[in-house]
Amino acid sequence: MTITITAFARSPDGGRGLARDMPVRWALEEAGAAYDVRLVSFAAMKGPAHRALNPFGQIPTYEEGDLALFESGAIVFHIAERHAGLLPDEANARARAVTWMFAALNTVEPPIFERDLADILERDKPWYQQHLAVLEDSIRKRLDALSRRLGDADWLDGAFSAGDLLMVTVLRRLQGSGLLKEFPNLAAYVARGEARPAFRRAFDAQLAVFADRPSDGT
Ligand code: GTB
Repeated sequence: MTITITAFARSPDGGRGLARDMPVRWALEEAGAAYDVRLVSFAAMKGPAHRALNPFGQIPTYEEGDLALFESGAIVFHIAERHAGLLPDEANARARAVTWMFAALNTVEPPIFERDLADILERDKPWYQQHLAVLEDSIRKRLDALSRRLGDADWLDGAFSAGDLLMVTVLRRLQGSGLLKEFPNLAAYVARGEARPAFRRAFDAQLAVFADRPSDGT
């Protein structure tokens, strides 16, 4: 059955692979699953056809036959459940890998997301620097704990899993902040993720969209 995902027709990140179609593309590449990409403009995202797939009018979405999914984490989980290579077979190891997926999205990402938001919405406010310092301290607490747990290991719990895929995806949002450099083992962990051939294929595919489409297509 054909898999179709949606992605920005023109990503505001300029093709740096920070939009959330990236983890979905990466998971599909790791799984060796063929997929089509339907590019959507901001206007189309808010229209009824797209909202039928994602009520919040966002990318990414995932369609496969009768199944339509939204939420990048749920989509990655769906792909990992149905293809080898992203979740261990052994039940407890599998549960731990799923735990890391949730940890990436629910524990590590929130302060990173808040920082991104402040960067967009509060740059011209008098309290921006003070708020930024508070947010960066929250991020450091998470990175410190994650760094201690990872130690010298390549991946969070044995072999590479969907937990690592989402964690690396979340940490990539810190590019340019300087925060990741404070934790060399995490910087190396992200670089390891980015060096995976499946990551490269996914990254190049989303970058090609940006290169091919100089305008939004609205
Ligand atoms: N929780 C949902 C998920 O994980 O799927 C969140 C989906 C989401 O935030 N989608 C964003 C979207 O559709 C794109 S990825 N936004 C349009 C809208 O809401 O109208 C978020 C994103 C956007 C841009 C950058 N960037 O420029 O760096 C990074 C991440």
